[in-house]
Amino acid sequence: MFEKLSQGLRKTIDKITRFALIDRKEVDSVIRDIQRSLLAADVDVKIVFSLSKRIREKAFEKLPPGMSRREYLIKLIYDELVNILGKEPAKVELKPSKILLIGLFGSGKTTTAAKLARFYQKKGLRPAVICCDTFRPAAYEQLEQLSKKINVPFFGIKEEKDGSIVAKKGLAAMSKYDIIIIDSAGRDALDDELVAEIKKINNVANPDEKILVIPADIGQSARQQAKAFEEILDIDSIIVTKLDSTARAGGALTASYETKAKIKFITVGEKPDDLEFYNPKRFVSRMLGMGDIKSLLEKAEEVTDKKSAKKIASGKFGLDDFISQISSVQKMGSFKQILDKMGLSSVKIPTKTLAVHEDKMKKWRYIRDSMTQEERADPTVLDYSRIKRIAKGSGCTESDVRELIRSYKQSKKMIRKMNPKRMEKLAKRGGFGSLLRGLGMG
Ligand SMILES: Nc1nc2c(ncn2[C@@H]2O[C@H](COP(=O)(O)OP(=O)(O)OP(=O)(O)O)[C@@H](O)[C@H]2O)c(=O)[nH]1
Ligand SMILES: [Mg+2]
Repeated sequence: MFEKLSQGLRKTIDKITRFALIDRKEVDSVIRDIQRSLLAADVDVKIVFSLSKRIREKAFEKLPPGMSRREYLIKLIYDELVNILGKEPAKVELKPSKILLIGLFGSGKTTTAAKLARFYQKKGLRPAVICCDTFRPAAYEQLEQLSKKINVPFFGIKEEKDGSIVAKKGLAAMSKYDIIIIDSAGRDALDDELVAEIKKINNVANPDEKILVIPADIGQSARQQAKAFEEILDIDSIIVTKLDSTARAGGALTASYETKAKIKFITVGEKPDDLEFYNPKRFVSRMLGMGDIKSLLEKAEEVTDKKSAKKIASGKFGLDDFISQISSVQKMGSFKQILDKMGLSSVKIPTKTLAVHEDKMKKWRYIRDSMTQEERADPTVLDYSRIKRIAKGSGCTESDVRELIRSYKQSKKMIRKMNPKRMEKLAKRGGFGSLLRGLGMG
């Protein structure tokens, strides 16, 4: 249902994990990708541009400790998506309350009344529904049937023309139930007649919550609608329906971008159980294909910087850690941490010195990918025939493979020998450069 948007965004995240280094050019290309995905999902161009601007501004901010530029960028995209898709989730309180559903014609109010009743029923509360739609013929029968299906009490007065009278009598009749859900009539537009009618029902029913129901298939105009309903009828929250039947989900899900009212539920089908609590963070994680941001970051990095930095500092590290630590200049953050730990915070290393040529890094990654788990953890097991196999598998030469192994071994040897005091001396004497050259970084 959000497949297209999801696929587009996942591709972008994938791309970030594959960049050899992350600079302005890469960030711009990532922003262009995201813009394309969001616009295709019918997100308002203004929202898309403000998101782009924020990503561009923040992309090169100082890195939080233990985070690489790559992780930071993914986290930034995640945060900004959450930001436009609703920030914090709405609160669902499981206590007795009266809920009034309002919205335009065919937005999904009546079916949502039944779905909501089902939701609270599953939570162990006793819901009941009242049909205050005295405008559309057969509104009564529709809700009556739906409520029968889920075994929830129904109240309506067939010949009554005033919805507020139905509300009053219905509330009295249903007073022993925990959650009273009131369905109301729609109109083609938020006109004076609809406003007057809702206000009248509202005055009589005095609901705890007024929920606007908007169908996702109206795309970005959902936002104007939400704003208008909030201004005129002071809605408390929003339910977006029909998310299963549109590729323009982004438009409706950004409906609460500038409203106080938050999207509380979404509906994803016609059956009573097709209603879900809406949590922007979980939604974005799901869309990006990750359980949560933590696993997202782990996937992006394979080995988290912190872990590999620690391993490196202790001299016990495999090839993965080695490549992860020097894979880009952006990784300076974590390399710096090692230095800090050694009391060498004052040492300034020219950024250029740490940059391994991009092409070489690419080769090294191909080589690593052609190795087995065992070989990566301990490259000393690599003998002639294994080197030959890896060279063939990675499309590199045997001497490329040997060079990587050599750099790895040298770095390991040197880091093992590192002694904070000695390192400081070395650095002062300008020996740091030679150390780095030894690591294949010079
Ligand atoms: N596929 C799909 N269809 C839905 C969803 N929600 C509602 N519908 C359908 O949308 C149509 C309109 O839904 P209703 O609940 O009758 O809408 P309403 O707002 O009560 O309409 P009026 O009473 O005429 O104003 C029905 O055919 C529903 O089955 C959904 O999440 N997915
Ligand atoms: Mg209806």
